Amino acid sequence: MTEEQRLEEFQRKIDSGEKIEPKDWMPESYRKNLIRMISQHAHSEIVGMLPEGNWITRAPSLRRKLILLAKIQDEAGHGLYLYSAAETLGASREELLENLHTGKAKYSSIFNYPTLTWADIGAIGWLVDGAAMVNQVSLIKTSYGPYSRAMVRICKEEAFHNRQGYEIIAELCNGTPEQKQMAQDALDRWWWPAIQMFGPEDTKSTHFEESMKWKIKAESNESLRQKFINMTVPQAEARGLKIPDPNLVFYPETKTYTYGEVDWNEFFNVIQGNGPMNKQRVRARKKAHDDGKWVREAATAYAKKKSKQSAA
Ligand code: FAQ
Repeated sequence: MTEEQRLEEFQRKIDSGEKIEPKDWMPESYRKNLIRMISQHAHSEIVGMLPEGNWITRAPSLRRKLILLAKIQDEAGHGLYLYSAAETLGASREELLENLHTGKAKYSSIFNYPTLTWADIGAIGWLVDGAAMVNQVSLIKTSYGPYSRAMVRICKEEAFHNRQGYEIIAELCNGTPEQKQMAQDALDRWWWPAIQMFGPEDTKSTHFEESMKWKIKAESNESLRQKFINMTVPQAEARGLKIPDPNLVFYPETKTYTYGEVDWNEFFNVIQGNGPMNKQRVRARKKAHDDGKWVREAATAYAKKKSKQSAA
């Protein structure tokens, strides 16, 4: 087959809804775009453990502590599935982590904000996991088989994460006026960063065209953002919380909210490394990796010895 015929066959497969599997032929830019996106997703999962880990020792009850520990452990598992999915495309784990530690690879903008109070743990579950779930349910339809299958499992766990976050917020809202104010303050600080998580407007989304053509993404950033807003505003209202956007208007005919202008300068500033917590996050991640060197060596020592022996 010529290159052109291969490309046509590839596009036919995508258009007919067939999944692309690791050993199938794929255009180099499909492979590269997927490695970029899956590894950015994997990095987000493990960097996302940091703001939550900050609250393990300060969880207000044993029940809350157990739930938080289980959630953070789930995020590590998500990172593992996603790094493994990226490896099926020929990327090496070491190289991907190196890119995270040197700032060459991005991770989600949302994790560059601090967790100041216990209500922030509720807001992360409710808003951040809520946004991640809207995005990832759509990604189940991605054309790359291993990524799609990882999404099925991850979404089941995200649904639990989302509910436990909303439960924290609901309990605070039913508590003292100070507790309710804590929930409102967390919503005020996390709302706009959660809206930005979906990425820039479609006209500024550099990967938009290619990702839609090859069904790497099933929906655009704007359409997912709108879904999240439509889903979340009524949840805030049910708890007597106010979304910090004076321009939210509900249109009953379309069951859709219009919303105010997103501060894209803030978003681009954060993804360029200048958010409130970027430096601390990368430093903490790199330290954990360096401190874990002996564990990786111990875990692989026997397998390495055996493969040396069989080669001799
Ligand atoms: N943060 O052309 P697009 C979670 C970059 S998981 C940082 O539109 P794309 C679980 C983008 O990389 C959260 N950078 O990009 C959890 C590109 O730059 P590049 C993570 C961003 O890829 C919860 C440039 O802007 N989820 O939270 C962001 O088509 C709680 C132009 O943008 C995923 O990664 C951003 N928010 O669309 C864990 C899902 N947005 O790479 C712990 C998979 C955009 O050319 C606790 N990823 N950029 O240098 C996706 O769906 C997509 O990658 C988007 C961005 C939608 C994030």
